[in-house]
Amino acid sequence: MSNVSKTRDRLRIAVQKSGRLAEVSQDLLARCGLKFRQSRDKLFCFGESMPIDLLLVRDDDIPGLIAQGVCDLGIVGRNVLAEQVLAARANNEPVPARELRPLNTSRCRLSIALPQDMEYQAPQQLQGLRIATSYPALLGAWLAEHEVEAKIVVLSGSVEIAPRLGTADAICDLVSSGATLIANQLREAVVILESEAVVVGAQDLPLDERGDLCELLLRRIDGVIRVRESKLIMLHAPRSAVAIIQQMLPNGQIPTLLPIEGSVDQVALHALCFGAITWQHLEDMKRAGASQLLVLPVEKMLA
Ligand code: PRT
Ligand code: ZN
Repeated sequence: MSNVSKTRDRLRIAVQKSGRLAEVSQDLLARCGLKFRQSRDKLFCFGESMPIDLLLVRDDDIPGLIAQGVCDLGIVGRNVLAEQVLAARANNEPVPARELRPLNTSRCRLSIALPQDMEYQAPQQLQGLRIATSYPALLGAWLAEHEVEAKIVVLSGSVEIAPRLGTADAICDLVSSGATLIANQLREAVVILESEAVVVGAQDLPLDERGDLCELLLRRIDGVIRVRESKLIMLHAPRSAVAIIQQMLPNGQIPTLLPIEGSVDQVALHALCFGAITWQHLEDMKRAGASQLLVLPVEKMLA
């Protein structure tokens, strides 16, 4: 770690060492053109292509490392950031970090779940229950907002088994597919936070070259996300249907129209779209006269 403290002219990003966000974070930074050499202790990645290094840590430590100025940016679940921001506010401490970019990946939700045989109708039903969670600040704020008095049982892991063990009546935990809830005979009742991986940073970006590097990196991240969410659609259509098909393109740019050799009426249409193209979109376009529909991922883009 000694070389960490000597390199504060370099930008430092805190990412999860191992876990659900580890690969997502490193993959995003690699797509931004960053190359790293990992230290032998696997705590630090030295940036070889730019003066940007990584600190590999537990996700829960990321907002605090930013608050202390040890790192300039971090990648963490909104759930972790939101919990720590609320906890800091409750203790009259400064907010540790703020969300700079949603990354539209590692999506999950923080939800209250009840035993399968309890039908959820309204927040008041939770009155007097014991709810197990690792997110006491977020749960506490939701309960207060809905004027429900419940006992929050704080657990650091395996929250989903608390009702079976009899230590809680309900839980408040992260859900993605819902399989864990089902396996524990629980049913998702209400979502209290929609989460995804986010880039976090200090309230103010550093004023030196690190601030410029932050901005450059955030711009590259925007580009990477834009490419990831864009698709090229190609199809054939009668000239008369082009206008209506164009309106069906989700967030589509102005399409390129190309003549088709040997056809007077049909044209080929290529368009870049910045939204998901669903089967429903394709079926609607087909009904409007389109054929030969192809949707392709985009690898790089330079407008
Ligand atoms: O060791 P470290 O502290 O760094 O990691 P961690 O164990 O605290 O976190 P990790 O790696 O499990 O998750 C990191 C982040 O991934 C979380 O903070 C969320 O932002 C995000 N994420 C996305 C999830 C899930 N999906 C998820 N499904 N985090 C946890 N889960 C767990 C959930 O707690 C439950 O146990 O998966 C189970 C539910 O999954 P389903 O698919 O069965 O519903
Ligand atoms: Zn954690």
